[in-house]
Amino acid sequence: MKKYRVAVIPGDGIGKEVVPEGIRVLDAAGDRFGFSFDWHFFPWGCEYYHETGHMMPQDGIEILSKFDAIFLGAVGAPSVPDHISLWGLLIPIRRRFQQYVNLRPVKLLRGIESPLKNIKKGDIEFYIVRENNEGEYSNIGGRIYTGTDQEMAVQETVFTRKGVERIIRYAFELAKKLNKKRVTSATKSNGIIYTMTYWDEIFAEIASLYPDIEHDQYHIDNLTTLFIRNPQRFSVIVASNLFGDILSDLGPAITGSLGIAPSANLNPERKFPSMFEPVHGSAPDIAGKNIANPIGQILSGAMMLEHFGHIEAAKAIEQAVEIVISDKCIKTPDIGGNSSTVEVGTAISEMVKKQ
Ligand code: GGG
Repeated sequence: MKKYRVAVIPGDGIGKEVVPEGIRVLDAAGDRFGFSFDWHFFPWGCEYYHETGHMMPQDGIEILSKFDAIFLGAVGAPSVPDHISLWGLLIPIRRRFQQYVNLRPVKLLRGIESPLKNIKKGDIEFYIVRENNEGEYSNIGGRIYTGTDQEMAVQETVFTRKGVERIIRYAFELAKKLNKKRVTSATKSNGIIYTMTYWDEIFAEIASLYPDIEHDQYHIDNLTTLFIRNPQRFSVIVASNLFGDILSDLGPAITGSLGIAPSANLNPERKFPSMFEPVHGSAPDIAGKNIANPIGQILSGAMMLEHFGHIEAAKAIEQAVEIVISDKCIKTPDIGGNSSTVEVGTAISEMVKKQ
């Protein structure tokens, strides 16, 4: 029986509550489909930072490199500045393991109501392909004349040909694989005249290699309004690091809750482990109350199974989620229920076993 060695980083806040539910469901899928997991837990995150001065140990990347995948909850706490927690844990993992694709599916599930009018299941189903290694998230820059009236801060955006080409190519390959008809690019080249025009140029070059797939592009401001007015039109959206981050919060919002959104940080070449985490953060306002929605974490686990090649098992988890929230009406408060995190996770794992 195949056994996967997975590094688990529950992280902070609700990460600690939703990760056990993800594991519960993945173990159930393993029992049913004939594989298992060797889970290794790492207590890294903001508490670890308070104890050691680091979000993870100095050899954290080396430790993680030995695993088949990383299953992460959430990162961030009010007691640690967000740029310290993000750049101390998530970003180094994404970059050192060349997880340059952040794949974030957006789907309206059966049993959840969209806040948009006249939208039903099937109307919203698209993929955001977020560039995950460069772009606006850069550590090139600095401050000068600190504390004087000339004080200034500069931050450079980095778009490399290699980085932009590979993410756009991934988006077109995904569209081809999933039989999706169109790839949409998020840009802002009217205002950001060097990096974004470069992005547009490369998008046009790669698009010309896929004549059977339609392509279009929108400035990010217009694109966000289209998410609200006409979300049905999207299939695959490719976006820079920052634009992808913003769109992938708005996407789940129009499908009912950020709590249900999964993501995969992929190293497509499989030279390094990939990392699976919900889109949501640590949500300190609801942490410790056993009301966080575990579905984003659970569906991130399904994406991990897909990555391992267990397509049927991944589908079984997706189906179990819809049956539990729709037919059984077992759901957390963010999507209109009154069940707890543990109740939802338990019901989904039972459903995976018995379907
Ligand atoms: N579960 C992911 C998480 O904790 N995200 C926190 C966050 O701020 N992420 C920013 C990003 O994805 O770049």
